[in-house]
Amino acid sequence: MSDVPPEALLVTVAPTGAETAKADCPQLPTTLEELVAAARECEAAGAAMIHVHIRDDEHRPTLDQGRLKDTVAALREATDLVVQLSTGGSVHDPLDDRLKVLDAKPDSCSLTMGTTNFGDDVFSNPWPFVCDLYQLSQEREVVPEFELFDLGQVAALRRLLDRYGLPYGGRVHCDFVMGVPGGMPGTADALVAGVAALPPQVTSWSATGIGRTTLAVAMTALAKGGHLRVGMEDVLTISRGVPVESNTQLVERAVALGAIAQRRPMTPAEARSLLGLVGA
Ligand code: KMH
Ligand code: ZN
Repeated sequence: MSDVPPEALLVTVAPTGAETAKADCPQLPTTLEELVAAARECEAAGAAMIHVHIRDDEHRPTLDQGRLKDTVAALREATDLVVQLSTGGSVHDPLDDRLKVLDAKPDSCSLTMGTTNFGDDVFSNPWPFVCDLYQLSQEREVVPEFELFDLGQVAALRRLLDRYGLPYGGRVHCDFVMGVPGGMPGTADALVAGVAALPPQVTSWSATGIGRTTLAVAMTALAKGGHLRVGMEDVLTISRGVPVESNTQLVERAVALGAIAQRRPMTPAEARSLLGLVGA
């Protein structure tokens, strides 16, 4: 059992993603310096974990090994945040490159539980790949966060845990990513159904709603006792037609929503305990 009290709220920041172009959103942190600065500010505002996608010198998504390792090192040096690398990458990344993300030795990695239509693209996560990535995370002692884009993926999580056992660290944390065109809608009803279907091994969960679904999902997650993921990977407007200024602004809003629900931001040390990271 984790000794993290129920009022502690895990706020994960997903500052960059792979979908938004720097040219369309200059405030998106795409260089290592910008990412580290955003991470520090978000930690000060109440984030305890960072979900990381990196970019190349032209600000394009990349899974370059050297850059991934440098990014993990720089974030560890500058912050206490739990560092989670995306293994989802962009819809164009080959599955082999996505497996190699674990070579960068992050604390945590995202692990999506199935293939999803993703706008006009396909975010490919065939079952054998999911199983390979999960077993690799167990071997490499990286704590996975199971990303759930659809209700069927909740059932796939149950199947995975029943077949391969618990993750490294013994805790099961998942994240509902809602409102992707092709995935489950970002509605209260869909989140309530998803939470009801979670397998018994799950010890904690968070949720994020893409775009205009962000507030409905965040408020429902708080009402159901869950945790929050926020960030410019998921939403680029703070209200209708008003661009987000920074990731910090989104973390501050999550913390303010949490306060209304009588939750206070979890520290990174508490997040390590919640997630079963050794040495919390
Ligand atoms: N960029 C999306 C195609 C993850 O990070 O694991 C996938 C994604 C999920 O963002
Ligand atoms: Zn991501």
